[in-house]
Amino acid sequence: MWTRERLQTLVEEKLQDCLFVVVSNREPYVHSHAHGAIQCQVPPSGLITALDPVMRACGGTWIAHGSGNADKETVDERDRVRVPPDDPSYTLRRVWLSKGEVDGYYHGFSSDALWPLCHIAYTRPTFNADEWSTYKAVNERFAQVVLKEVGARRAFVFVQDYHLTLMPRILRDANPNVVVAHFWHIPWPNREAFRVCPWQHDILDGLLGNHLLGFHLRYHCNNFLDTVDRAIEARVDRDRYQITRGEKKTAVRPFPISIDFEEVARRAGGPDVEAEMQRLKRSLELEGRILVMGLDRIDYTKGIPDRLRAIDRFLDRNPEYRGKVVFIQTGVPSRVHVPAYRRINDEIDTLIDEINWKYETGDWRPIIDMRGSQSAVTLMALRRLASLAIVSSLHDGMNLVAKEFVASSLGEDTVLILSEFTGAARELTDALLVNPYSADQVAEVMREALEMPLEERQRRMSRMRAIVRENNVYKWAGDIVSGMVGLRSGG
Ligand code: GDG
Repeated sequence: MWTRERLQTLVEEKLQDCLFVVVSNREPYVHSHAHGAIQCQVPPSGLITALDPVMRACGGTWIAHGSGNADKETVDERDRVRVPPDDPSYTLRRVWLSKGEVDGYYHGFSSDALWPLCHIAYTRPTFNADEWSTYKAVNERFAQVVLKEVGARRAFVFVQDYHLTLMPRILRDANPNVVVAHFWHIPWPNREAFRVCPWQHDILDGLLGNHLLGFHLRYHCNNFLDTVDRAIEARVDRDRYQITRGEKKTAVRPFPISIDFEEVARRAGGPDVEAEMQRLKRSLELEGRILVMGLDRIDYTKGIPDRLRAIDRFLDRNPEYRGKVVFIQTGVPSRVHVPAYRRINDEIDTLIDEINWKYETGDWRPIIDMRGSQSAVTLMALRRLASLAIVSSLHDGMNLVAKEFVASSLGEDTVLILSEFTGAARELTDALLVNPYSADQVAEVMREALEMPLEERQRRMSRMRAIVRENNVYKWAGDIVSGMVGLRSGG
């Protein structure tokens, strides 16, 4: 079993002569001014949920965009701050970007071109040449910061996600002492979908600067091999999952990401969570009612309107559940500068209003809208109170929310309805798997879930807990670190 200690030992034994650097767009701790003081917050992001425990175990340096309005006041003269604030165990090195750069590189090319391109959720990507230029310039800037950080030392650089596709090539060409690995947190689409990107060659060439490139699923690895095979000059070895371009090799491997199971389960059982559960039961009038939960970063890939339509269908078909079932949707809005994200928020508002208006009676409303920032304790209490959790993504690389529901189900009696289009569905086969595009099917499965005997609920949840406990985030990181070390010794 992988644990934080085992990962620490691996890092101490294998990386002791090396610097370990993580690079991502999003920073794990954001400092901002609030109520006359400086507050430190963890952004809602799957990448951070997974990597923060790993960095706590490994130490090293995390390089990321400093996005908080008090970030500059909290770093030293070399733009560094030790984090987490309550238990400093690694260094955060902030990179500063202008508003124009954030617009072009992040809201523009990353969020409005690459994100919809890789998720088949029927939102059209927007390709804009100015945004692409800014994206290239920002990748170059990040690369220069990394090269300076590394200097003449041997280093492992672990790059995250689709914001930094061009950087691996720059690093590998500039410094032969660096081993570069990259983890792609979202799906890699089939080659027909990817080829509409006008700059596909540059992106593929950038990614083939990596020594190791990881995806959640073998299916995404295969899509990547197909895309490279069709789009650029390279030798694709499908038996060894290896690509050679200009004599340089890239290993392509699946590494299904996960959570710190034991830590989530420990927090779920904390006395503060128990107290918050009692408070929420009273204030939300949940006593005697069945709670169904949805918790997502608000994003059009998460299938929130589809879930609401399924709830409408469920209440329409099963009037005996009216007054008994309460659905809570929570999660923070994200990327609100991108028009498609503003539209999804408006669509959710309208659907919640319509459904509540249609069914509400007396003191009962079917949907409680808790979108917006909630404390970690409140979110955990809601997970624990839920009889049923619905994850209905239209397409999702993995989906850590599903794994968090599993880890928080201490009574092993929660039922998970899970979209078959998430990476998590490959592991959590004891969830009730659904096609979120079919409101009829999801409504039918909701009824099945609510009527499932306790023994079956427990049997399914207990198996899922065993899987997430074993395939935890330390295994994910341990496999990647071992892969990087193997490449260094094996060439
Ligand atoms: C990407 C891929 C892949 C959500 N709302 C709030 C909040 N959260 C937390 C959840 C969870 C995380 O954010 C979301 O993780 P997901 O994995 O579900 O989704 P993405 O952010 O889209 O992550 C995904 C992941 O990368 C890792 O590789 O699994 O497929 O899309 O931890 O609990 N946290 C707080 N408030 C919220 O309102 N504090």
